[in-house]
Amino acid sequence: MVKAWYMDNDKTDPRAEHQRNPPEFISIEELHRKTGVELFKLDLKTYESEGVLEKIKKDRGYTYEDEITISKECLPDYDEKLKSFFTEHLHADEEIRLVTEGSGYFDIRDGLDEWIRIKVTPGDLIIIPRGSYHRFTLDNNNYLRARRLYEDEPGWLTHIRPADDMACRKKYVEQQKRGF
Ligand code: KMT
Ligand code: NI
Repeated sequence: MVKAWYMDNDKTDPRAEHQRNPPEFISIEELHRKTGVELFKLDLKTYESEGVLEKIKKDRGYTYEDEITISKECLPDYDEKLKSFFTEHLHADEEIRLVTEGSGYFDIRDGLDEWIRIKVTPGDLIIIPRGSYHRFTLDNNNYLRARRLYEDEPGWLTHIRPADDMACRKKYVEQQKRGF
């Protein structure tokens, strides 16, 4: 079960959990209603032989993919990349990640601009909607490996907040008001 919670306002060490006191967890259904995030749990032992990912790719039109390993040893420009992952941003395309090893946090804003933190672990397929302000950090394990899916070749640009005039942002804000 993916865990998601509202973050505290402590700006130190992004890789800590940043639970509120007392903790304010939110369910996956509520997370979807508030942010449009979609989550699937895949069994990493069987998903390839059973064609689970292939079906999702086909159904949703994801035609391209690559893989990222986020660790100091494997990722070129590690510090710089992590800094940009953690800078609040949006994309005009969905951000789709299947975590295969390690763990980390995706943070996304709710409609009142509060941060919700989503912990991802192996088998989690997360879809961050186009136009949503979000960011990513490793946790204290300092390691994550993921398959990245795209609707097309990753022509895939990051727009740092503010990007409120973009069409995808305006559409997202409307959907968020309606509860997706
Ligand atoms: C991005 O573009 O922000 C990312 O790819 C985050 C890391 S992938 C788990
Ligand atoms: Ni992103």
